[in-house]
Amino acid sequence: MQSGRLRKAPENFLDRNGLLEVTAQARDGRRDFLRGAFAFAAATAAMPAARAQGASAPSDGDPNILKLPEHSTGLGLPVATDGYGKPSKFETNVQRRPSPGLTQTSQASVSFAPLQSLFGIVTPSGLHFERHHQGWWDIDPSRHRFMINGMVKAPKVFTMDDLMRLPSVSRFHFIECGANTGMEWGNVAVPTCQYTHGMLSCSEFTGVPLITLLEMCGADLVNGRFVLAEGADGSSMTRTIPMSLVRSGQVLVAYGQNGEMLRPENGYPLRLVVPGVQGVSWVKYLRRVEVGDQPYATKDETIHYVDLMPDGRHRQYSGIQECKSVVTTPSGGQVLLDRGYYSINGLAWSGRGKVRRVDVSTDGGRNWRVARLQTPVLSKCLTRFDVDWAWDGKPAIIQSRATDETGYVQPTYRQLRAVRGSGSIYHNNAIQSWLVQENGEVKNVQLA
Ligand SMILES: Nc1nc2c(c(=O)[nH]1)N[C@H]1C(S)=C(S)[C@@H](COP(=O)(O)O)O[C@H]1N2
Ligand SMILES: [Mo]
Repeated sequence: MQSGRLRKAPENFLDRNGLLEVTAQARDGRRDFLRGAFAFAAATAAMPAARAQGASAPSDGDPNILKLPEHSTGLGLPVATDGYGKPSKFETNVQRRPSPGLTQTSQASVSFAPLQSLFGIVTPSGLHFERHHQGWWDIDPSRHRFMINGMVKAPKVFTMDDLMRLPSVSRFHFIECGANTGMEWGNVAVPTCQYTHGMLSCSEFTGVPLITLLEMCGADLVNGRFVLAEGADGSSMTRTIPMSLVRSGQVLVAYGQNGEMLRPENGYPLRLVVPGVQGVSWVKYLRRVEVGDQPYATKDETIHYVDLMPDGRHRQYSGIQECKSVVTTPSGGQVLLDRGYYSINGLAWSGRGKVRRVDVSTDGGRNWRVARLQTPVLSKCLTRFDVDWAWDGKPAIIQSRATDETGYVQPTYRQLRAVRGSGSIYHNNAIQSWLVQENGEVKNVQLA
């Protein structure tokens, strides 16, 4: 069977103005935003790579094979031309991006990871999504201090050297902002999976289990049922973490990310890693942990990060990121150029443990097929899944539905709204639908 070709999502070829236009059209509910995007790209002639890919070889042989290119005959560049390597110049459009018009300032804002362009489960550090409440800093590690106080026998201050001398652990975990997919509570709001699901990333984190440090300070682990974590930036980010999670050994005081030090945007030189819990609790620029006997009810857990329920009350401390998944190929903004074979694939995750199973539908949820889970399948980590599909050129609605090891099944929008209403910002883990139209354009849709 013929293998289908795919045109990439608009982020891969549009410039800033083009993206502004596409996103504005999506917000206005104009369903022609994709056509607009491609018209824009054609007008600015920004798609030579896509054209070249699509061109079939002439009958007298492919010049890409027959004519030896310079790189096969000449001398390449020397070692260490670049002391810290960069991606290929052909990949420069793969970037984390802010959603145009989403926030009023660019310091209290968010950039979304380009999920539609990534493979496997690890997010390259330079593409990790960012969420800052008051801008980011590149803090001098020699002057950074980390204090433990509260219900402890001996309060202590650690330098980075103190922390990095201790035995460390390295673990792969996802981090998802509680507000991920939050724009979609009411209806379709953004065109591509970078913006619907891109407040999500996954890294190997290295650090010291917080429990080790608490024990060094003689913390009261019986009456001290909570800890408060505090950041050193101007946002005064403070969050309550239950001691049960800390005692499990999973909460890390981390300095490493994907084999090197944390990136400044992600909390250099020190951040809390709280596996399975929403991003806001992963306090960056971590400077203090206090042990206490009750939740601290800080601004970021009473005014923000609460869920407005249909009865008008707010749900608090709903920190765990429930089981969720998204198909990244095909996804919004991409175009299927041929009928034939496609590998549907995407990401699944759960804040409660491992993903047990992912089902994929191509007919809007009437029929489901079990997807392959690619290895490794790790706890509180992204899992890559895929399923084979032959597109017959007819409209198709692609969905994925994840189940975690507790047996919890990712809900439909109808099921989620029955419990949560649609007044929330946070914790939207509904099944995502992508409509493949007859002309091959893939659109973000929600089924009634
Ligand atoms: N000190 C500090 N920590 C913080 C924040 C912040 O603004 N300041 N933002 C929080 C939020 S809301 C999220 S989603 C994550 C985002 O982490 P990232 O920027 O590394 O993706 O960091 C959390 N920790
Ligand atoms: Mo967040």
